[in-house]
Amino acid sequence: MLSKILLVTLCSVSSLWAEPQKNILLIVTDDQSPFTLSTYGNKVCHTPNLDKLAASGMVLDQAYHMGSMSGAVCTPSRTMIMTGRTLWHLPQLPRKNKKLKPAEVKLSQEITNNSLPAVFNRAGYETFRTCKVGNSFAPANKLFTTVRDKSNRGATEKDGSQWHGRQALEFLDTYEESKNEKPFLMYLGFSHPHDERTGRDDLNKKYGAVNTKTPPTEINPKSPKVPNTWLPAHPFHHGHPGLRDEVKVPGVLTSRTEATIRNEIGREYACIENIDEQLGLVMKKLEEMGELENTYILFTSDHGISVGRHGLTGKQNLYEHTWRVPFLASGPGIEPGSRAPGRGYLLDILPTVCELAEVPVPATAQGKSLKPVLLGEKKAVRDVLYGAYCGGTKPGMRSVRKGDWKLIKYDVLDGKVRETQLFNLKENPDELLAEHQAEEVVAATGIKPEALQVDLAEKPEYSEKLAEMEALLLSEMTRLEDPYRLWDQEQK
Ligand SMILES: [Ca+2]
Repeated sequence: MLSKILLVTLCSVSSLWAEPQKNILLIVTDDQSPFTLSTYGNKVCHTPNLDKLAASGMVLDQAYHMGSMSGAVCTPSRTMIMTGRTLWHLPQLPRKNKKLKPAEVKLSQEITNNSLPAVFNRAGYETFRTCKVGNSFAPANKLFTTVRDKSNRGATEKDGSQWHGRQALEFLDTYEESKNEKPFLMYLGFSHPHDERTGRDDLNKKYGAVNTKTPPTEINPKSPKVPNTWLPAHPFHHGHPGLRDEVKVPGVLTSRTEATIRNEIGREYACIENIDEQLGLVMKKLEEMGELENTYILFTSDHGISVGRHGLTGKQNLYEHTWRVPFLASGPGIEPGSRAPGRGYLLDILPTVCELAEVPVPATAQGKSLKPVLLGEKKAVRDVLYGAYCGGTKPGMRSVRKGDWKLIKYDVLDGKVRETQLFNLKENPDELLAEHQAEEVVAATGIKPEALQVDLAEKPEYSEKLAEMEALLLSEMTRLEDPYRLWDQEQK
């Protein structure tokens, strides 16, 4: 009895001295390329609050999503965030024509029971979520104690990013008023800058853009210039015929002209600045509550997007603008103004926030914690990065990156397209192709590429590097249990 009293006393004394448990704020935008932020080189899109977040913490330069086996890239990507699973080991859900085997049902349940909200609920956190609806992992989403989900791709308080911002502020108001002692995990998702990119009038005006259903034919000189990597068309078919994001996006459709893309980029920036304003309000609230110093804030997106880059508009490719995601983090122990490659995937977020919050990482998570990178102990958590897109014709696209070298392969349309691209990202960070040297393109981008800023795969002097990267891709495909093989790989 006496020892029990002593133990209770010791515990309560130690809890008086213990640091309060850290809050987690995870911000996830929808379809945002890292190259829309000034911290990644954008000079036009105005994001003062994200700039402040970047300056108060760490920026990762090599954060990626692992890929997709579906045209709706959001779905696997967001499932990876929620579960920490790799692309080919995601939990399965029953579909119209697919009944799951008992073992798949059991595994899916186990992964759900160890998803982001489940883990933090068990650890005694108050958990909150606002996000768009759909294209995600629904069994995990509903486990947050408070869920305020609705898709908002308009521009008003009722149907714009302001709606998600208000849900977050209301949650924080209630949390403050109730003097809640628990730490919190907030998942603050936005439905923009995903199309349809309906910008607020004042912001559209600022970026010389208009909300329209049909491609504009005239260039507004106030609109942002086309991206460095713009092309009027991709040099070969991307392999997903009828893909919505390449042919049906309102305001763009199949047009890749300067007038269309500049207007669409203007709309995109209007949507991003609107999100940035909401983030400013949330961060100000955290500061007023005295919680900012005790909160880890992570900002990312479910994947990047092309919007005219390389002659594409969708998120179904593996160029850097689309394969990479923005990744900013601030909080206790993270050096302000720091940068690292990180070499993280979105599926690393679950183990990372667990370790930051000192909550056990669930055994079902297959990602690696980025905590040692964020705390400045390491520059990266892995050497090699793998990407896949096979939501169209099979086997689809694959990429691999190591150091400055990157390989992308396309095996689509029943063998009609079999292409290999090799890039040195140090010399050619934008993955420029020979097509970027065309007069019309140089006139629009204002960029005259260097002679070697091209795909190097066909150049004999790089044949050894090419063979090395091909071998590396196959070894990653084997390691990650990619069920497919490409035309020139040893078949299973
Ligand atoms: Ca998305």
